[in-house]
Amino acid sequence: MRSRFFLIAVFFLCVKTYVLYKFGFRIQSENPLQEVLLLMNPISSAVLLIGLSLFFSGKVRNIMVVVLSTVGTCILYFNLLYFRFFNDFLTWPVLFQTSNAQDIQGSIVELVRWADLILLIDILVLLYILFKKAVPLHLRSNREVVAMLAITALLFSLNVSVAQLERPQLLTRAFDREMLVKNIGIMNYHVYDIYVQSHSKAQRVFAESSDIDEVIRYRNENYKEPDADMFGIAEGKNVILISMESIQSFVLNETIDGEEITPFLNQLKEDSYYFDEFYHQTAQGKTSDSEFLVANSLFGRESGSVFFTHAGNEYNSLPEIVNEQGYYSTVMHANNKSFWNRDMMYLQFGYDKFFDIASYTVNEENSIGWGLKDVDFFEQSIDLLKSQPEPYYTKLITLTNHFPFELGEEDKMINEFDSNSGTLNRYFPTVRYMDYALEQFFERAKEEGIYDESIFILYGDHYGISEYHHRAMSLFLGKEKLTPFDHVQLQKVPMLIHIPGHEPKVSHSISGQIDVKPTIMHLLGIDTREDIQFGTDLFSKERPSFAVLRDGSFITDEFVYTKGSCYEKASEQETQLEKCEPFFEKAKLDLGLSDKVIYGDLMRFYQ
Ligand code: GP9
Ligand code: MN
Repeated sequence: MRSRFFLIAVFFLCVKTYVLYKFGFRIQSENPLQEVLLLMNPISSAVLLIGLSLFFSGKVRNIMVVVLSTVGTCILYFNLLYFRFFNDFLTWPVLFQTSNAQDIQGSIVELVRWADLILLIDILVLLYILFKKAVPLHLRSNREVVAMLAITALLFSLNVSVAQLERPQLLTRAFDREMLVKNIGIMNYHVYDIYVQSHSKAQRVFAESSDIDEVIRYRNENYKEPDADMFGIAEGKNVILISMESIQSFVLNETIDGEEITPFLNQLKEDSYYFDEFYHQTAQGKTSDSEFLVANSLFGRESGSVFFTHAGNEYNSLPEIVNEQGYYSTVMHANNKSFWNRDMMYLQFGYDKFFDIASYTVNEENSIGWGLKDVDFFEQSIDLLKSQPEPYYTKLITLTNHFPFELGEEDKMINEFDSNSGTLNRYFPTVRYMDYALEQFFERAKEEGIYDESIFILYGDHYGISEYHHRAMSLFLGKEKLTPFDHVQLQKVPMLIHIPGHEPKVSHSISGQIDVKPTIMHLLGIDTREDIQFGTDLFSKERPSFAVLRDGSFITDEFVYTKGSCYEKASEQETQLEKCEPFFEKAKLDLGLSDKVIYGDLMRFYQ
């Protein structure tokens, strides 16, 4: 047969993709049709990718078969590494965030496994066949190329038709990446992603000044009056925001071997305004997404990081707004300034200064994992805070409690957890360490007279433990199995507003990072009526108890909607979809209009 070598390579790539679906990405199918889709969806792209070799003749063609198989393997492998970190598939904007790559080297070592070498077996077999067996040489034939393209098109149409049966409107509706990969395959998904991303670039070009009108109308309809007693109470005080790395609410008030994981936060929340139903709303942009939400009351992107893709946009950000009120606005974070493209985006946000790694003394003794240890970071930040003109608005971003959660023995104050997930096990000692660092910071702030002159806002930036570790997590939570409902509940992060001298109060209102900007503005006595924002002051008596997550899941007082199902909070069980329906519109508009502002760069039309 003329193209036996070619077919063997296609077969290998398909098998490898399927094996990775099952064991690498842990994709589960709910019915036989889904399983059929998983088996068939790698074929069309494998034929096309390796089929590119047909454009060549003779020896080159055979070598190209091996080269293209290797390219396919690399694409799969990058996805696998990314998946181990983020429990998600790669998207193009993420790939171009190369400046992050050098910073996550430590994490990559943690992600690579010896067993991954298995992925090279078929390449070795192909090389063996190529050099040891005489693979026949063929001239380039246009008929062959046309046949290959026709077969690709046919297979792809067949794939999409079956996928449509399984998931109507798959490509037109809002999607999650796993669903796409499951249905059309990982390679085709990447092609689709290129289309979507270039589409969003085009959106800016086609946006018109009148596009902002719809957003303004929506804002006006949703504006809520601030609480009269809280409005302006912090005017003139320093505002200190602390972005706590990877902390989730489930660690609060919990113990490991009888030792509290967050003794300081547990005590501080008893002495603060504490919001126990507060959710992170980030996606792939992680910390940068949380920063974006807090600064703008706009949602980050569904994929990639808005810090990279829309750093040139016009924004009306909090650092700039408070600056106009006489505040000196800064960020303190001991990492390279280009990480997450912060140096670029912060210019747009209007910060007066970014104290990056260059403002800190960082050496081997005071570093672990991603860099400067939190205790040293806070200690050194005290001097920086004191050097600033008052009043100031400063955000401090912690780092130690970051995946892969490394910590020196001398800093371990509690035991690791005992489960099959090293990540989850190590998480608790690093959370405990961050909690200790916070305690030290508050003590020092008191000693230095900073405390009485300031208000403190502490929030978790995003989850630390991904869905990938659900089995170990269920062990910690004492649950048999974690459901999508549990997963949404786990997206809660701590949120405390500590105002010295104020009586503590707990709010159970469902809320999220989108609500921070209006809250801070009102505390400082700044009117928000004219600002474009998608959140509501956490203290407002009129606020809707509602949070929508970036993947479209949402939470109300009674229900949780996620992955196409509606759950009743009281019973934690799935219920009729109709119960969640009244909130679909709000969830869709919140995310959709916010996206519209970003993709169209609409703030440039708004003064
Ligand atoms: C990097 C730090 C961590 O500077 O903020 O970023 P993350 O990986 O959590 O988004
Ligand atoms: Mn983070």
